[in-house]
Amino acid sequence: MKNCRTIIRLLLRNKFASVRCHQSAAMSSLLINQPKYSWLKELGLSEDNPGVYNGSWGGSGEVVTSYCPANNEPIARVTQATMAEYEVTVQKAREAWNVWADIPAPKRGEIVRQIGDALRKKITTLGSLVSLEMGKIFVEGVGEVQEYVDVCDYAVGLSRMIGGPILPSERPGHALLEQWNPVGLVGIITAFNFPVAVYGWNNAIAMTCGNVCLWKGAPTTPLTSVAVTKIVAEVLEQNNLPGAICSLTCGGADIGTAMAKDERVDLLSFTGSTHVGKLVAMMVQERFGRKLLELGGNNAIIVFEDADLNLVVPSAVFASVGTAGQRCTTTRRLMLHENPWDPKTLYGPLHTKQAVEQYLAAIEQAKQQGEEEAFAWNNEVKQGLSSSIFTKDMGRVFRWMGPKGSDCGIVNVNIPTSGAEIGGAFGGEKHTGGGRESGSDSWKQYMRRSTCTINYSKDLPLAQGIKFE
Ligand code: UN1
Repeated sequence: MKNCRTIIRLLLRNKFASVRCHQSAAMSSLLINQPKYSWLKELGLSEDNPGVYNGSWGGSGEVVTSYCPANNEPIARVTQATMAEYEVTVQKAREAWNVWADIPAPKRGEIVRQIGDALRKKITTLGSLVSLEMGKIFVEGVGEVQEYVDVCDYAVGLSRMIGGPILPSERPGHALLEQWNPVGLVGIITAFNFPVAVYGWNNAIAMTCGNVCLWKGAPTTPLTSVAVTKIVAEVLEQNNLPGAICSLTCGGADIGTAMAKDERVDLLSFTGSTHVGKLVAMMVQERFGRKLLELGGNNAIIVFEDADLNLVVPSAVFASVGTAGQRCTTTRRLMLHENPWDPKTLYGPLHTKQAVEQYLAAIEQAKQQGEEEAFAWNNEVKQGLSSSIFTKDMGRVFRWMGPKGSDCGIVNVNIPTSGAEIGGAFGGEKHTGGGRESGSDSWKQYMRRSTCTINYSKDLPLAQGIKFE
């Protein structure tokens, strides 16, 4: 392996590697009844919680008990949606769209602003619930509520900026322009590892774009889905808007499959494993629906010989063990570059300046070949979500970002693979699914584009100069 024989790759942990075991908890009392966890009631939760919201709360399907992975104790119960309740909820959501789509975008942004403020007020309790139910540490629980707050702020600004260009028409007396419209009903299926943030990215942007949402969270984090929906529903109801704008149907694969196959779900945003994502994608494609997929990653950090180790060590630790390795962006491969060009090598000086130049050029060539090989290793996996290099070499940075560099959706330098900001588009290529959520121009995925040509003259010139007389 020529110059890169000193690069080693360590396979880190698998995404979604957590194991839950509930047998011993069956007899315990619910945590929500213990004084230590009474704050759960501040989120509107009780022993038994309806898992369907479409303007009013309901649910008469399977009852699931949510367990705390830290102590294996049952927290509270949620009643999931039946297929009949799913049906009613889709209808109510679509009716709600008739109201929501007519509201001007900046006014929709004002509602999203209020949702962001309502989340701010509950950030500590909601973050604690995420920690209790999903198992991530408290600061990370709060951190993902913060992502929802941040994307609400982003969406408020976006609500005054969504627009298309006016293009030059080749015909006199004609205007050519792009108009963006909401797609309609956005189905959002999220995973257990980010039970708030991923819904938030989709919800805030989809709402601002004029869509209504139907959410199915992970079956193991239903209390978080219910608590978030309560916060959002209160804002909608206070503004005399139909609650079904942000509907919820807690459930398992039956509800997920129904959403994937349902022609009334205009866009399906799915976050989860590549395996399930592929099944979902095929069901949505079968009906020529739209999909936005955020699937697994197999993310690498490459540490070059000039890396600042003060940055590398905490980055690698955070990205590998943060959230117990259960982020899509978790580092699973670490490539460490030992330095064979160390200046402390026991060599005497070269005899001429020319020889020194040749020697340096050879080193540069060797470095670049090593670099190419490291980039190739980054890209050799099926997934293409996140990737990081650690280097001070600006040429290498731009090669890493360029056509022969990382093939991932997230391409980092001197920071970990995880912990992306909401302002950028989040998602990845290849088996990661190709979708983009959150910031930048991800909003376009939640809208349909119309190319509008308007003749404001009294003549009818045809395009391409065609005379049809
Ligand atoms: C995920 O793991 O599904 O970049 C989302 C990050 C977080 C989001 C991860 N902002 O690690």
